[in-house]
Amino acid sequence: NNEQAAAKAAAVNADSGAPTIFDKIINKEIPSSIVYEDEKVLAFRDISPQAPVHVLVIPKFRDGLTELGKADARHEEILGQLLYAAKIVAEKEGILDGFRVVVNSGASACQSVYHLHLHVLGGRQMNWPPG
Ligand code: IU
Repeated sequence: NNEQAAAKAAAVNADSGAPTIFDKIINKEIPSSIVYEDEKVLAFRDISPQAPVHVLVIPKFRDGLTELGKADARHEEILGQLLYAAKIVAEKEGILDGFRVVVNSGASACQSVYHLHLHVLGGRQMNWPPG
């Protein structure tokens, strides 16, 4: 039934703390289309774009930030850097007139990769509420 299916999907998408494919992207072991990079942050195009611009902004050092819901006080600085990097990405991509930043945290929010990431979306009219 639906409840069982939802429970199964949540289990599949649970945070195990294991390394993710984003480590390979950070280490350039697998290619990605990089939009912005500095010492702490990497921004690259989502492989399955949900808008004309769809960029993921991630910390290069996960440091326990598998999901936003696991953040604690030591992460305050990197969280600010990630949000500012999202603005730099929006500027570079020419969508400063309107863009959306999304963080899915946890299975109920459909998080699928457990390395914190900000989705930067734009280039089309964004609607509300989200699904
Ligand atoms: P989510 O918030 O955890 O659901 O977002 C994960 C995103 O990572 C999702 O939009 C995927 O399309 C994207 N992604 C990617 O860009 N490259 C990959 O190799 C994998 C996922 I796996």
